[in-house]
Amino acid sequence: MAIKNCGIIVKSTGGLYTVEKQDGTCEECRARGAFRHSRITPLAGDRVVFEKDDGREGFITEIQERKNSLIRPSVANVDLLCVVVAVKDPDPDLFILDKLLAVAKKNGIDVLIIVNKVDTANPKELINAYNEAGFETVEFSAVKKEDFSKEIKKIRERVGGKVSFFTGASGVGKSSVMNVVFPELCLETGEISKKIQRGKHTTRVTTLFKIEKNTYVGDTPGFSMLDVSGFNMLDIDTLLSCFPDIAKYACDCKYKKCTHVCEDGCSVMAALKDGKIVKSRHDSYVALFNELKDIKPWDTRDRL
Ligand SMILES: Nc1nc2c(ncn2[C@@H]2O[C@H](COP(=O)(O)OP(=O)(O)OP(=O)(O)O)[C@@H](O)[C@H]2O)c(=O)[nH]1
Ligand SMILES: [Mg+2]
Ligand SMILES: [Zn+2]
Repeated sequence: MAIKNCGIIVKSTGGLYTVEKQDGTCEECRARGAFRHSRITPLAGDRVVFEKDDGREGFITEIQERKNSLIRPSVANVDLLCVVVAVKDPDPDLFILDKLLAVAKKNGIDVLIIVNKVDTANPKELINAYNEAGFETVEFSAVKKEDFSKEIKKIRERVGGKVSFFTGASGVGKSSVMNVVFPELCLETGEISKKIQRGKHTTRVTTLFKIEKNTYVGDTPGFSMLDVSGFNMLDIDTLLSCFPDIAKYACDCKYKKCTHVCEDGCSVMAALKDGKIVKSRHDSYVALFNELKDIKPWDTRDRL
């Protein structure tokens, strides 16, 4: 007789899912059931019901309603997204960062920006820009952990009682930061390619780890520019609301159909000129606006 059980997907590889039960033990499951016909694929973070015969592989039969889900990283039910960015090696890609922040905002996901590798370059400009734009930031160095005990405590506190995923470009130090903040983990870390100053995609699989009761942290594979450009989960109608630091100046705009991209007399352009909006944030808004303006509503390709 198959026994019904429930749990959270902590890992997904090639159609095989590791489901952690409430007692902390894990079962390997495959997917089966009605949701397969609705094109929903189980994701790390999903709460699921599964059936299992003794000594056999289990089968996921039900995915509980999601609070949210993302395509990159491919995860569900995210309470907090810890976005890791390096000050150097690799250099920060602000467009990718802003796109991720916009996607998080659209999905109502809380964000913590971890600026890593501060041992290699001064992070002040980056930190100030994102603080000014209203984001919470933490400076960090995974190779100088003795100097960052306050930050370690802060990150641990911030993830407490939540499901958090660490995300960011390959090589920024996601796994290294997690190893320092959660010494109970022992994640594989990689090198940066000397030639192209990029990460080597060391983490290949998204995995959630239980830190304590109700606290899960997930390591995810780093992405490259290519991964992020092909997908769009944003749309032109809500783009502005995904940039609250820009949207707050748009309320005063005298033009009804203003795009706030370049119009003379636009209140956003005036705020930008006065230094009230961070220039790189507006640049990202404009680049995304241009990317999204040609996507038709009936275009059903995956959107990130
Ligand atoms: N100087 C310096 N190097 C760091 C720091 N954090 C990580 N590194 C190095 O950066 C390289 C990449 O680190 P990882 O932790 O593997 O990076 P990742 O973001 O997990 O990369 P992927 O798994 O490929 O997405 C390793 O050689 C680390 O030793 C830091 O704070 N300072
Ligand atoms: Mg990694
Ligand atoms: Zn305007």
